[in-house]
Amino acid sequence: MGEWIGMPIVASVHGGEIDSLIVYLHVIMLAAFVLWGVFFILPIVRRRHHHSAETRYQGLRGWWPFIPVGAMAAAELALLVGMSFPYWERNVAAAPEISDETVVVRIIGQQFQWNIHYPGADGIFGRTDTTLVDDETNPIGLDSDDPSSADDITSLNVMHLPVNRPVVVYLSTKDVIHSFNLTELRVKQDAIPGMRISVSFTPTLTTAEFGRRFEIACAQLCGLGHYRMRGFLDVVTDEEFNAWLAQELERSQAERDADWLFEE
Ligand SMILES: [Cu+2]
Repeated sequence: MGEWIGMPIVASVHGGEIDSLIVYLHVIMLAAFVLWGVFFILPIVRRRHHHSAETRYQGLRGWWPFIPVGAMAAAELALLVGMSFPYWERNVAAAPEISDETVVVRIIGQQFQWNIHYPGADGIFGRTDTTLVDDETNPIGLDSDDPSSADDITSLNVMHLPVNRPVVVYLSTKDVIHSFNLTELRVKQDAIPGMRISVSFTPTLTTAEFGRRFEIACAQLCGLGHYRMRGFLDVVTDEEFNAWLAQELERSQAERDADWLFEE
C-alpha cells in the first residue's frame, strides 16, 4: 500500500501495517484539506454572488458544520483506537518473545558509530563494563575474563541478519541520544542514555533481492559527526549467516588475542 504515496520498499513483516496506517492518515488529511477548503471558499463565493446579503456578527448558527467536524474526529479516533493502539500493544509494548529461532543482538550507539554485539554460540552476552571501554580496541567494554565473552562477536557498523527469522535488538547508547533507523524495514527507535530498549522485527527481503545493502542510519541529530554515523545491514540466508558468524568469530577472537598480547 505504501507505494501509492511513494514509500520505500517494505522489507519486514510488520512494515506493511505501518504503511497502511500512513496511507490512511494521508487519505484522511486529504479529505480534511478538501473539506476545509470548501468550507472556507464557499462563503466567499456566495457572498460575491449575493450582494444584498447582510453580514452577521454573531457568528455561525446551525448544527450542520458539526457533521464534517464529527466525521473527521470519528475517522481519526477509528485510526487511533482501531489501528495504532493494537499495533503498539502487539509490537512495541509487549515484551519481546524469544524462541530458538530468534536472533538476539545488542546495538550500542556512540558518537559516531554503531557497535554491534552478538552473543555467539552460547546465546549469552559476555559481561560488559564501562571501565573496560577502549575506543580503539574494545568500544563496548567486553570483559575477557567472563567465560561467556569468549564466543561473542563484536562488529563495527556492519550487521548481518538471516532472512525470515525474528530479530530482537537490545538498543542502548554510550553517550547521547541516537536513533536506530532501518528505513526499508520500517524500524526507527531512539537509543536513550541509561535505557536498554528492545526492538523486534523480522526481515523478509535479502540484500541480494533488494539489490544493495540496507543502510543503518542515525535518525537523531547527535553531534557534529552525525552525518557519518552510518552502518550497513546485510540480510542473508541461514547458511550465509552461519558462515558469516564463524568468520566474524575468528576475526573477533584474533583481534582480542592481539589486544591481550599488546597489553602484556
Ligand atoms: Cu547518532
